[in-house]
Amino acid sequence: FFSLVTLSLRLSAQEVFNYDELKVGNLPLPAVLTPAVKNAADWQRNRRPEILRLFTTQMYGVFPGKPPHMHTQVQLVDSNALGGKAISKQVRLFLAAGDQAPFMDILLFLPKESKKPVPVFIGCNFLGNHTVSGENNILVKKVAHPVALGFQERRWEVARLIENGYALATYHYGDLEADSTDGWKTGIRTTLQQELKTAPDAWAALSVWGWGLSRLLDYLETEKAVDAKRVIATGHSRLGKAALWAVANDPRFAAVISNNSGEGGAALSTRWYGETIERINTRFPYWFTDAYKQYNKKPETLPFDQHMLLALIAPRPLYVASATEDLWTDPKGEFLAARAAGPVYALFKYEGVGVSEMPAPDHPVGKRIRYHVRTGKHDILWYDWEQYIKFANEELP
Ligand code: GTR
Repeated sequence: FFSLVTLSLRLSAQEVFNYDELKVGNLPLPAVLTPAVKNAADWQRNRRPEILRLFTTQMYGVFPGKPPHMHTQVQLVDSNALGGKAISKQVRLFLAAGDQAPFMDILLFLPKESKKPVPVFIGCNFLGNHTVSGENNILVKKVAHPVALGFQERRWEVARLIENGYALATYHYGDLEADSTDGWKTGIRTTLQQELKTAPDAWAALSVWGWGLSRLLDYLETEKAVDAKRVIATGHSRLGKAALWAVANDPRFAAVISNNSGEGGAALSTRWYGETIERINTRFPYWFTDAYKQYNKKPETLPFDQHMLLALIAPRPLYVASATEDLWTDPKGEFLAARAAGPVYALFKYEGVGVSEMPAPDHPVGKRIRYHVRTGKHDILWYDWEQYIKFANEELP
């Protein structure tokens, strides 16, 4: 049905955004598997590191390890959260020694009833921890956005996750780097450069935000109520891009869910449809390293595409979700990338999306790689979460 959309949006003389499937072009996808890769061991040993290196050097930059002097300070525990169904914990995670060190504030909700450690969905939030839940004891930071408590509650559905036996943990991505051109100057790329032995321009904002998810996972490994072997990274839009990159780098993550991540996330970049490499690099130059700018005008020279990022998740469960009205993210490009990661999952005897054509709206397809295109806009709704819960129940029993 996307081919029915035959609109090309002309925004300026130089920049034309295409929404016509007939004009997308037919660039061949770079091969995720080479003839030398005969089995899963060859993939893990040779091809996977090669591809990870491409994304590191050409696009997202480095993904540093754990800083040596991390420490935590519990700020508030409520053992009667969400009307008595949950325990909420607010923990400050300092990323270097001392109480003046850069930090990220973690908000964790745990189901109260569970007798054994629970799986947990984690993700960065856009507007501050206090927007994830309307509970009135969530700490609001001075620097936080002036938006109401629980402002984005419906995007998180904490109570329903808890009812389904899942914990939820989140941090505000702005804790690590403000989402603006100059954000790196006051963010951890600058303040932690000695600690991490990493120059500010060796990585970029998406990698920073994804790296925060790994630090959140470090914390969860110390949390007895959580099953740290079942930590599912999620993210919407730019934060979905960050989640994919984090899980590609950090093997401790059990699974990843990309919600409308689009260009630079789950969507193929070499398709001329919706957002383009040039556009994203121009609007958000600090999301990617400088190396990525070389492809602005020549996407056909890219030695990789985003299906290869998805393949780096294998053999772990991967969910890619699009939305019908979210054409900017190129839903079909997301489906095709998910499909093209399939051969790598097959090396591990796992089934991918299982179909060759894009499914109808609201009809999830696939198994270990799952895909749906929800009716509606660029957003994350209960429909999406319902599918993610079902997926996690099935693939991470
Ligand atoms: C848009 C951007 C997308 C996506 C989105 C979002 O402006 O072009 O790549 O990241 O923002 O994060 O909501």
